[in-house]
Amino acid sequence: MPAVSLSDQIVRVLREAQRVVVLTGAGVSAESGVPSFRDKQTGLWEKFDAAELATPSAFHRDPALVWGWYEWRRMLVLRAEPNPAHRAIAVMAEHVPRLTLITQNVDDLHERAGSRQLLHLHGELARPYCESCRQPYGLPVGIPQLPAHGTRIQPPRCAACGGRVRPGVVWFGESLPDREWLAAVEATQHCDLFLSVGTSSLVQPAAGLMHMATRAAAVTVQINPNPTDVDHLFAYAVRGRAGAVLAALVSQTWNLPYAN
Ligand code: BV8
Ligand code: ZN
Repeated sequence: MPAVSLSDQIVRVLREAQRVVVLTGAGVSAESGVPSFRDKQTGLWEKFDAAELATPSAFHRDPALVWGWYEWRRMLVLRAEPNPAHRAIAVMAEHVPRLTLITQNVDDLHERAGSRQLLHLHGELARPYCESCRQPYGLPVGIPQLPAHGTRIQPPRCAACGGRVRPGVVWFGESLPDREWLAAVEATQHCDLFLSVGTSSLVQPAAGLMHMATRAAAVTVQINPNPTDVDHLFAYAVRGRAGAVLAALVSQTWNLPYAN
């Protein structure tokens, strides 16, 4: 039997749920070895604060440093594998009438675990584009071979206009993509179960979704091994790691093998 025994109430709510929203943050990819924003940076990056590097001004001040950081992160993601949390969410989507997956993560681990539709609120590492004409840039196939601690790399140039290519993510101070944000709000305002997994709930406007779910009278569940500032706002604040908790939840709700 799984080590995690969830309250029967959460299992019952999931079994009866019609419209589920799952919001994921960096903690879901943490078990794949992809460092979160809270993790201390390593190597070249240890003297930088991630939130400082993830800004338009950092890119304009030192494009090679920021492009090198994103290429290093893209290499880590390409070397990583989806974990039981990603897989449990993909299985959940097959069993509930309607599941909307909203992620703050910029990796493709949900897609590689089999999640079909998802909303990337903060963009994607795999989709850089030209900062002048916004033409998507085709990244070379394969895993960049970078020194362990990362390095400066000049960003490529756009084939269409010669403009500078930038990472395909939403930086601090930049607006979220309209389509994804509006779809996330719409789904959250009409859900009956809101699962927030692996997020510190510190980054806006994504952190506001749980308040919308509460106002929509949804059952709200947070899954995080550490306390967050909003533990008390959730109907259930489950203290645990995403992989074990989600694997147990799916197993106990639909009597499936416990896959963690
Ligand atoms: C916006 C892409 C408005 C880049 C990211 C001043 C000026 C401008 C804006 C602001 C400002 N002050 C505040 C703001 C708003 C700002 C913001 O929220 N700042 C915060 C820091 C206060 N937000 C923005 O700027 C947003 N845009 O507001 O635009 C606007 C409107 C009109 C016109 C112009 C502007 C844009 C925010 C998006 C930023 N980009 N990512 C990149 O990745 O490089 S956010 C980035 O942070 C990642 O997406 C990451 O997901 C996120 C951090 O949040 P988490 O996902 O929660 O990750 P974190 O590391 O924090 O926590 C991990 C959690 O996992 C922890 O709780 C841990 O306990 C848990 N965990 C660990 N292991 C596990 C686990 N959980 C489960 N299982 C485990 N095993
Ligand atoms: Zn261009």
